[in-house]
Amino acid sequence: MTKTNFPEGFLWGGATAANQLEGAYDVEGKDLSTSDLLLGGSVNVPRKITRTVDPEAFYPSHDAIDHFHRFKEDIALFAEMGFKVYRFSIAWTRIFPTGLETKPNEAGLAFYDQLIAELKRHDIEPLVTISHFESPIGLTKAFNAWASRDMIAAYTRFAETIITRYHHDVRYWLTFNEINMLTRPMGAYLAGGMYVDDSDRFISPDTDSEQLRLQALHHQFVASALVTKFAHELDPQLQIGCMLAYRMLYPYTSHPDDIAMVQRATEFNNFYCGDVQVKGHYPYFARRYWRDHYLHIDMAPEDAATLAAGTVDFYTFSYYQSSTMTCTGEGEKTGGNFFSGVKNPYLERSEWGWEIDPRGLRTALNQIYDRYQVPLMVVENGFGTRDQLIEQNGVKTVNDDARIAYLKAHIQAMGAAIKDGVDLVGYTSWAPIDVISASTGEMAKRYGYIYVDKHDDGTGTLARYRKKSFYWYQQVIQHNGLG
Ligand code: BGP
Repeated sequence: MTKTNFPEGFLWGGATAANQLEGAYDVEGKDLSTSDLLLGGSVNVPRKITRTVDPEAFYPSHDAIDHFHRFKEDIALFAEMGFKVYRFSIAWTRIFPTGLETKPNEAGLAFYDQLIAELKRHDIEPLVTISHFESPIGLTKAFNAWASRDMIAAYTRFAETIITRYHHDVRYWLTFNEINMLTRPMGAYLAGGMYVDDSDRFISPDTDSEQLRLQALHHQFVASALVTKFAHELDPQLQIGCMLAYRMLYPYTSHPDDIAMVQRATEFNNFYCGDVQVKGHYPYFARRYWRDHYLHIDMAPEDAATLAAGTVDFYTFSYYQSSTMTCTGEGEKTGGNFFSGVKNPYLERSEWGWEIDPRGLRTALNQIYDRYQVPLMVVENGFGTRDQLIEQNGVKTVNDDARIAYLKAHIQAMGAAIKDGVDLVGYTSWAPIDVISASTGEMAKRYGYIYVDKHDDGTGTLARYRKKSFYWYQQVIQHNGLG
């Protein structure tokens, strides 16, 4: 076998989120989560928030790809690829349906008992995201979710229940998915479960929501630290991680103001959260930021000690693209659902405007490791495309060469970062099986190694088919990476 840069025992696998694949949104006591009230959109049409279920409307998360009933088949396919780890999230509303109950829903816990047992049967290490872009709508209605400090108690009740239940089988936990999404207008409802006004806007206006979002973020920091401390005390074997959408930023010009702009944005979008969760305190520039933006963050007297006592063991992040910014007025503006800026003339873009930049992943890994010196995992990375199901030698498949090229280049970049000296311990690409998109709610934006026959109009047999990338990734894992 050719030697690769990846260490022995490197955790290869894939990542998903409950609301994007499970479906079965109203079974066995489950109540509505924020994601169950989000309509589908498209690359040009943002998703909309509804306040109650509209019987005429189509909600992508309600059925999704029905993983709830097909998890055994799906996990068997992950095992066939050789997965060492599988990252998934637990739907809060299966465990505490409205979030306000004091006792958990046993049927919900039993579902994840089975799912985890199935992973263990295949020797796949579970990596659980406690909260992935959803929370009970009951808590949004009760006190606007993360806008309120009351959310901390609801979250810790949920998190402590699942950690206590599963800790013998689940060693790796992430407290929040892409926690720094709350530094962006996209995050208010998606990551904070909050209504910012009376409109049905999914992407809130920055100015209206920043006070709310950063206050919510503070509540999440405290909640995350409390749960991290709880887990360490319960079982010292447990490894608790943070998870950020790492924003790799470039200046469009060499104008010193562009350099400063990128530095500020890098600090705010990445280090503001990373420092609190890894170092246990806000970075020095936070105070200046709050002052300049007329923000006041309410903190309880004990919060500083809580944050210091609940630092994470490892740092994880998603990386799909880089972005380029300028204050010179030069460059061509770009769209894109999560991050926007100006087009980087040196990079190609996906159909959704996401710039493809594997070299940026190596830079990001070095930036992060330089700052934090804790083990890192890339827990999301992948290429969303419109896939064409074809028949080849009597077998249905997809020739997803563009996906393979994207993943290959990013895996090589990780190998180079490891050679640089970065302590990278795992990689879970997004998503091993086609799921609905978080930003647009589409099924058409596919990431999987496994094609799912499901379409945006709700039709499809839900049959699963191995794409060309399925066999390619199987080889990557077998050889422990690329040489
Ligand atoms: C991340 C989310 C995921 C996932 C991914 C891809 O930000 O954590 O939930 O969906 O992005 O994004 P999208 O689905 O919008 O293409």
